[in-house]
Order: sequence, then C-alpha cells, then structure tokens
Amino acid sequence: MNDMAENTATEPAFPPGHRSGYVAVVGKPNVGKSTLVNVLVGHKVAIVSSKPQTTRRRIMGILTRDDAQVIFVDTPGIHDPRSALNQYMMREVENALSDCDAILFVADVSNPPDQADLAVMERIRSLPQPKLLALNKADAVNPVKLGEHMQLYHALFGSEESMLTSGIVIRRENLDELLALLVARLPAGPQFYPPELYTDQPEKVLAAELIREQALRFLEQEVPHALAVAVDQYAERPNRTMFISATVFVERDTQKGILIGKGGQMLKKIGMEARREIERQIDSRVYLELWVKVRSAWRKDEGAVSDLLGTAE
Ligand SMILES: Nc1nc2c(ncn2[C@@H]2O[C@H](COP(=O)(O)OP(=O)(O)O)[C@@H](O)[C@H]2O)c(=O)[nH]1
Ligand SMILES: [Mg+2]
Repeated sequence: MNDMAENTATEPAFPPGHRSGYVAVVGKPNVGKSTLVNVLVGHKVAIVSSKPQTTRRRIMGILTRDDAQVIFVDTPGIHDPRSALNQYMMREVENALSDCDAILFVADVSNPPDQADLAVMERIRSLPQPKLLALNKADAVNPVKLGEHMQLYHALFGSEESMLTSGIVIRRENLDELLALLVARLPAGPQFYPPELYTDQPEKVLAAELIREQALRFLEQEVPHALAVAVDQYAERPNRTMFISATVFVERDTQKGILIGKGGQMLKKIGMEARREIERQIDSRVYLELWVKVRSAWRKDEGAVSDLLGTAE
C-alpha cells in the first residue's frame, strides 16, 4: 500500500512537455475579446454584441489539446468604474489578472490606440506575467491605415514584452500562430479540467446569457445597459425538452414597455431567437418562458448587482 502511494506521488502527473495555465483576456470594451475566446475555444462560451459592456463577469473558456490546456478568462472591458455594476466588472478584471499565467491584450487595429488602450496598458505593464498583444478587426481598415495603426500599437505595447500578432478573428487568420505563442508562454503543468469541459458556466447561466444576447441585439439606447436576466427554472421535461423560465430585469417602466413591445411583439421575437440559440448550444429542444420585471436602479445597488450577477470572490 505504502509503496503504491509513493509511486503515484512521484510519477509525473502529466506527459513531458505538457503545458497549462490561465490566460486573462483583457482590453477595452468592444474590441472582440469574447469573439476571440469563442473562436479559440471552439464553443460559444461568452455572448457577443456590438453594444459595449456585453461581458459583465469573468468567463472561463477551456481549450484542451494533446500538448496543452489553455484556460482563457474572458473579462469585461477595462473602463472607468462609476456605478456599482462597473465596480463589480472591474473587480472581475482584477481577479482575472491576479490569478493568471499569461495576459492576452486585445485591441481594435481598425482604430489607432486611444486613452482607453493606454489605460489597459498602464494597468498590465508592471505585472510579472508574460503578455501578448492580439490586434483584431484588421478586416475593418485599409492596408495603409493598418500598417500605421500596427506601428502605434507596437510602440504602446513595447516590443521587448512580446511579439506582436495581428489576429483577425472574423477571418480566423493568424489564430494558430496566436495560440502557439500563447502556449509557449504557459508553464509546464497538467490538465486542470476534464477534456470535455469547455466552460465553467453552468448551462442555466449560459441560457440566461443567451437570452441577454438576443435582447442586446434588438434593443437600443439605454435599455441594453439596464438588462439583467435570471433563469428561475431549468428542468428537463419528457420528450427531451428543456423547460426554461427566465426573468428579464430592467430599471424602469418605460424600458419594460420597450422590452415587451407593441402587443408583446418585441419580447416574443427575443424569446424566439433566444430559444433557437439555446437549442443550438445545448442540443436539446427548449420551451422558453420569459417574464419581465422592473428592479429600479439595480446597477447602482451593490446587493442587487451580486444578486443578479453572482457574488464576486
Ligand atoms: N469587423 C470585425 N468585427 C469584429 C471582429 N471580431 C469581433 N467583432 C465584432 O465586434 C463587436 C464586439 O465583439 P465582442 O466580442 O462582444 O467584444 P468584447 O466587448 O471585447 O468582448 C461585435 O459586434 C463583434 O461581432 C473582427 O475581427 N472584425
Ligand atoms: Mg466581451
């Protein structure tokens, strides 16, 4: 017995050359961090929209290969914290940074670096972890400007820190190269998670996020920022149907009116699109029921924020 215990303790827990670690994905809002994580992981783990502040929590996306396990930690965009919600989001970024093995800084190369990119760089500059820059949205700029912007980002990032990569997520260009650069910067280590696991989010939470994604898609102005979604029931019913009942929270009666729409048309559209998307992601039939509630100024209320988004560690 003793011998066996000793044997297992001294045996390497992972094959030689295997690497693993956490990669914090940071950058200003709307540069394509979540899109990039989804593409690299090969599953939709984080919702994407053209509205800033779509990502509110840290979300893990796990990529398992024979030679490595890369755990991407998608984060809310780094921005100025004013409301309780914004403070919550910035804590999520800080937690991801304090707990990672490498940092992937994502920027939008279709625009030159601005104050917000500078703020991101200032935040990560002195951290000890290896850093990599991914320049996204290269499809959205002409070649001349692309070259100019790349130089500016290069200067901001500092060439001594890491090689510059231009990853065009939408065209899936340079992604293998980006991954190779990342993996090379991770320490030797075992698989931390079973290979079939690709996110830390329970299905129920993913469903709530997919509902919010569709609401973000169809709603404009101040409504997207005021949205929160909670799944109240998530249960398998006969005939392999998942029964999901969820509440969409807004902050004001006027927003509730917009969300429901004339004759309930808007809520119906959001519900239908969300149901389709959830069905695609969980590969099961879905019955989706949506409720709307007003919870006034929830974003300013710390208790309500942790209630609706979960408690930050
Ligand atoms: N043109 C272009 N748009 C992109 C690219 N990658 C992402 N986007 C879009 O940029 C917006 C923000 O993406 P998202 O991943 O939510 O950004 P995040 O806030 O940094 O997580 C979405 O509308 C995406 O479809 C890209 O490579 N090119
Ligand atoms: Mg995001």
